[in-house]
Amino acid sequence: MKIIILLGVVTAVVGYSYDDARINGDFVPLDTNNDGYLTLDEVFTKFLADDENGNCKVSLREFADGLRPGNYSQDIIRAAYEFYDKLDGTAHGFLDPFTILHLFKLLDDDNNQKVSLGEHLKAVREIIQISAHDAGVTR
Ligand SMILES: [Ca+2]
Ligand SMILES: [Ca+2]
Ligand SMILES: [Ca+2]
Repeated sequence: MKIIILLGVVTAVVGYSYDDARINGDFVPLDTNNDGYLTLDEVFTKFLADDENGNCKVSLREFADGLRPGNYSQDIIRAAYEFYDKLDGTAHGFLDPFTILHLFKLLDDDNNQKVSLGEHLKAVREIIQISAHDAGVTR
């Protein structure tokens, strides 16, 4: 698995339940032209929308504001943010356009420059598992 190799971490999530319907629900607003695939442009559009103060960086608060309210716990949101922040190997304390490039590569499992619903679901499940593990969520 790409993410595991990338981070060199072993996930041991004990019975943490995530909700596929929620993850799929997150995909739909990202797919702005409704063709069932996310392109880099579409993911980048989300980044620009999240960047409320327009400084080309997405802070933890901006990131949290961009998620649908009540979808994920604060701990998971923070852990996911830190996970994204470290995708290029360094924690900067913010997400920038390079983060989006790394994230897109991570999501696009078969490397065809499009992220399908299945690829998104698989990758986000893994990210949530890793984030839940990092946040110490064990329920
Ligand atoms: Ca699309
Ligand atoms: Ca910002
Ligand atoms: Ca793909």
